[in-house]
Amino acid sequence: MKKMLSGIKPTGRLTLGNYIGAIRQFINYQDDYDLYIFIANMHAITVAQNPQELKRNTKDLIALYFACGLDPEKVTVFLQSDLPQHTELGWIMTCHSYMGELQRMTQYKDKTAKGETGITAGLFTYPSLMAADILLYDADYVPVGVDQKQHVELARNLAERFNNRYGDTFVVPKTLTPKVGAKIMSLQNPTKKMSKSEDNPKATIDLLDEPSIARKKIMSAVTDSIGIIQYDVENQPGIANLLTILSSLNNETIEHIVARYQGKGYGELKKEVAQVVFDFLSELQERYRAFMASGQLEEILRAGNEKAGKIAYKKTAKIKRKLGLNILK
Ligand code: ATP
Ligand code: LTN
Repeated sequence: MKKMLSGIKPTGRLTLGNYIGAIRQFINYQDDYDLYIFIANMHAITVAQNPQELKRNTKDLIALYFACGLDPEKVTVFLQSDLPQHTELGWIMTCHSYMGELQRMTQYKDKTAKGETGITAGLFTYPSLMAADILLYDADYVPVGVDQKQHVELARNLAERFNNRYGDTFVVPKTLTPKVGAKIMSLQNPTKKMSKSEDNPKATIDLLDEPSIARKKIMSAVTDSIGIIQYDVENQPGIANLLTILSSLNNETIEHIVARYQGKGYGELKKEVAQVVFDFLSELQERYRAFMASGQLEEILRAGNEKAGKIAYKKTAKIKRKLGLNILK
């Protein structure tokens, strides 16, 4: 069975973008791949976090993985900070990454271009840690939203560089992005990605939003004055975003939806999207509450940490041998 790995940072409440771009892929692949999903909390601390909130977000993220449909029998779920091999290989990867390479990473570039202050060295080197996360497990595939593609590319380059220098060590991973929904946009500024660390609550649908509030957010989503329902990202990004959300949650092609809406207005489309989101969140939150109440979280995490930890330990020992870092037999 081919291996697949992905992670999400517990930096806030998960959004519909995280679900459609990433988690939905995990669920679809869990039957056919040896799937490893982790909570990237060492990535979360690249920006300042409140410790209590970080803990709560971590637990919520685990519960939401299962509420969204991950099956604990099929998937290995683990916590990055519980496995020190991630940061250990992260350092090794940092030492094999070039400054120029990291300077080209959009997240860092965007923040510096905006003149943000307080950018940590961790935020600069975090793509090297992400490469370590992936390469530790010899993942063949990495399902992510489109914004993460560049980081997986770096992991591929580092794997090849390492293999060339020290002999075959790592599998070179491939990115998997969904055909529809690889980038869900902000409801208030549809040319910008919907993001969980966004300040304006009206711009994102949080998976734990009160469903009636989520309904209102969809109803007040920014659209345009063209008045025709068609999929035109360039000129009608708001409508394109609503069509993408509906298509993803309903498993209906965008063409089919557009055909259904011939001659109809934006209000009707919004109403349907709002209802679909309302129903989706209501069911999801019921499963979330049931999972939280079941007390399974610790047990599942312990088992996941143990399984992933064994792989990570063995792989790190091999890498250290290759680098000449261990001398004891
Ligand atoms: P932050 O705002 O803290 O950077 P984020 O919302 O961008 O967080 P991440 O933890 O960076 O979320 O991403 C988790 C996964 O969800 C990644 O695979 C990412 O590509 C995907 N993802 C995030 N936002 C979107 C979006 N708007 N549309 C599609 N996929 C998304
Ligand atoms: N950087 C990613 C989260 C992440 C990840 C990974 C995703 C960390 N390590 C390994 C896939 C594989 C993010 O910000 N979404």
